[in-house]
Amino acid sequence: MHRIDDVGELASVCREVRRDILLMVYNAGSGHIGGSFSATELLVTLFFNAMNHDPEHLADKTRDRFILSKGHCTPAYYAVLAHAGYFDPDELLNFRKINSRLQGHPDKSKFPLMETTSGSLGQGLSIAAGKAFALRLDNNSAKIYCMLGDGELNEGQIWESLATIQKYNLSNLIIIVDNNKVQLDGSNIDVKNLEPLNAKFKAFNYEVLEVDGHDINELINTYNFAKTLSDKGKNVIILANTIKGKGVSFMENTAEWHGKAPNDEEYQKALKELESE
Ligand SMILES: Cc1ncc(C[n+]2csc(CCOP(=O)(O)OP(=O)(O)O)c2C)c(N)n1
Ligand SMILES: [Mg+2]
Repeated sequence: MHRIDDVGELASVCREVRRDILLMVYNAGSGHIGGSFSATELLVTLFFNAMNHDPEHLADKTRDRFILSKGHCTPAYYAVLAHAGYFDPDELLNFRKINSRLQGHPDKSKFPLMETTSGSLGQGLSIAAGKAFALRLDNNSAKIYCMLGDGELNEGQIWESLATIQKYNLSNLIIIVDNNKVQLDGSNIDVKNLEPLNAKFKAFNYEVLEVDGHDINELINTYNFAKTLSDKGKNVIILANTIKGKGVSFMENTAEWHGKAPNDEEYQKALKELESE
């Protein structure tokens, strides 16, 4: 796997990924843009800089694992996987097409690298906890990264998992929260307010690394620090402050673009904005 350390190069991958996300959802006529745009820098920096993985060596037991618990954000996930070399980026145009393996939510039976199928919010973290436990029983030093949505935190199962991870000190599991403040049908504060999140996680005995989820330099340092803390046996949550719909002005900070496809005019307008970045 070609690891990228240069911030400018990572930013350029992010630009390509955002254009792919837009095209995939436009081409499919459905899909989740808002939470894919908010997670772009988080995923690109994870897969191209922080994580130990290699599409050429999928059987390597020591590779780090990733679970997208907010499974609806496949446009970002698939685009990152394609750019990282797991499949040809041309295949992204099959997104959400009948019989394609690029379904709206990740299907583990179609991709050897996936730890689980996901999309039913709240479940991914429990699965990640089980996998983290299994890795430890095998004396395997690989890390497992699990990405949650902030609206997903409304699921009670998340808080049960957080307590379980703490009880068994599953410090090989690093949790990333895409804190874009918006969910499907409104802002988190209006739907079910969980603030102050940072203090809540701390009260569950987690080390909370709060970060600007669009600042690649900060993300590189945060992932590195998270790994160091994890090696020292600490349970870590990266609380990444992001903007839902980041990159396209009329999609930013709104639930409207949670899961809607752009029409022709909106597509052109959005593309123009992404190309002028
Ligand atoms: C158990 C469950 N309930 C409802 C849904 C429908 N759903 C899909 S995405 C979503 C909102 C998620 O919001 P958030 O976690 O904030 O995601 P993001 O903002 O990153 O897109 C909902 C309610 C689901 N996928 N699973
Ligand atoms: Mg959200």
